[in-house]
Amino acid sequence: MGERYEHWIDGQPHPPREGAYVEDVTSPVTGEVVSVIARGTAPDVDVAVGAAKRAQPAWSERSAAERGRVLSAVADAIRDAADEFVRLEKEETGKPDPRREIDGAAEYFAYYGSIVRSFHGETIDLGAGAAAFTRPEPFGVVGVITPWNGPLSQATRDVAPALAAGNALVVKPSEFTSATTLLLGKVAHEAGLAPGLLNVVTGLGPEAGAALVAHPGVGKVAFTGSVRTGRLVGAAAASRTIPATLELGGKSANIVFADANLDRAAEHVARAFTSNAGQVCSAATRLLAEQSIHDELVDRVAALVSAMEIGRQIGPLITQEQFNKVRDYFQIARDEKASLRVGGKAVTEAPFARGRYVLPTIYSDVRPDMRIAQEEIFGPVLSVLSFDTEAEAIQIANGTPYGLAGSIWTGDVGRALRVAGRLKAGQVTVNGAQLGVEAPFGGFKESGVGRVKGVEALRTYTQVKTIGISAIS
Ligand code: TXE
Repeated sequence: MGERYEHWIDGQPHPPREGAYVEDVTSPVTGEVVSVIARGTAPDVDVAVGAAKRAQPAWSERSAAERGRVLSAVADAIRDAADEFVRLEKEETGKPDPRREIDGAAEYFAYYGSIVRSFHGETIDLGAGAAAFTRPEPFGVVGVITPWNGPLSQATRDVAPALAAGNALVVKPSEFTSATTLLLGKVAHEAGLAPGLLNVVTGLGPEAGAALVAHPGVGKVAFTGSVRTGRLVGAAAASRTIPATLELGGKSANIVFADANLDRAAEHVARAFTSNAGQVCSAATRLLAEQSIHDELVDRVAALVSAMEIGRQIGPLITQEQFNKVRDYFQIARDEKASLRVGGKAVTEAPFARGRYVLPTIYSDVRPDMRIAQEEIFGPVLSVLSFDTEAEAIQIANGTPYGLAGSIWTGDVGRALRVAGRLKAGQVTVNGAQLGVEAPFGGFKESGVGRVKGVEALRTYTQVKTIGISAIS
């Protein structure tokens, strides 16, 4: 039957105004119903925005240090409740082990709780007898819409900096994965966050999500999800002249040159497209291999992913729709005559037959213009392309509508810097550098607008006010 959830508004559970529920949130592992969530509509959004509006002024008038202390307490509370977050996230997403993501969610609160007190404006010289300074001020109420692939971490990535900056929030989580965001509302409240500062309205995108973006009380929106929906959200925000941060899809590339450490590169490539079953916006789902090491590298990556255990290292796809979408791409790859190296089918053996699992899949002989080289599949599917020169590698890497991330593997620092500078992507790593919450993240081109993470996120959630003062009264 599944657990039943209400909205979380003004520090308490809140039944949906129109009385409807989304009844068919099913487990990606068993196919059985796991959650029944309140189906939010405009009246629920209105109540939530009202609560946020009432709570926000007092919050933004507290000092940055005081807000930071509350955020640090929330970080501790998330860690204390980690087992429950893990249980719920596992249940709804089917992820084999989401603990690191839950730790990461706490880390966002800890990080923004500590840096916000050092986030200042600047002074502007007006000569003797006058002065001017800037203040980063909050927008008021921020609306956040999140997807299902990293439910808690994607919510906290926006919630923590937005709160730190003095905003109040209404979050609309994905209809497939609402439980951990609702628990976040409760846990944060119990840790000392005042009622109304973090509200969660659940439900469907075109109903609850669209109502949130359209609400006149919302001063800024942050959206993570598909390009198609991102465009709708961006257009709705623009029509109200409010800013929208859009974190959308990707088709990121691992570019491996012949002078790279192939052991490390192969391991990284294998993990990068299979982690969370490829349902990661920044997943490197293209491998660009220099011709001379192409065959050896593909063999190594194929061996690594073939040894991965379904259910332990490879989780399921979130919904039947995603499952169908990925299987459609298997057919597209056949039609395009790419060479299937491993995988290319769903897992039909027990105990996975009832779940939505596909084998990690590698295609080689992929040309840049093929659909499997251009489109976001959002499953554990790698398209391998080969190149002869640095210029060709850059051209192929930049040759999709996306520009989220990219990785370069080479022993030549000069080349690493040259290629990193020319990639049209928001986040580039060399030789597998690990980036944490401090590193800004976001898209070039159709991968999005604005940046999350790092100090950049505090800028994203504030607007600059300039105050000039004359000493002559
Ligand atoms: O995303 P949607 P979907 C990509 C990935 C995937 C595809 C479709 O390629 O296969 O998108 O996924 C809410 N107004 N990514 O359909 O629709 C919705 O309720 C306001 C990449 O699940 O974008 C959910 O909360 N909100 C990605 C959120 O938008 C609306 C993560 C995302 O759903 C709305 C997920 C509307 N009209 C999918 N319609 C990433 N960047 O990580 C829907 N929503």
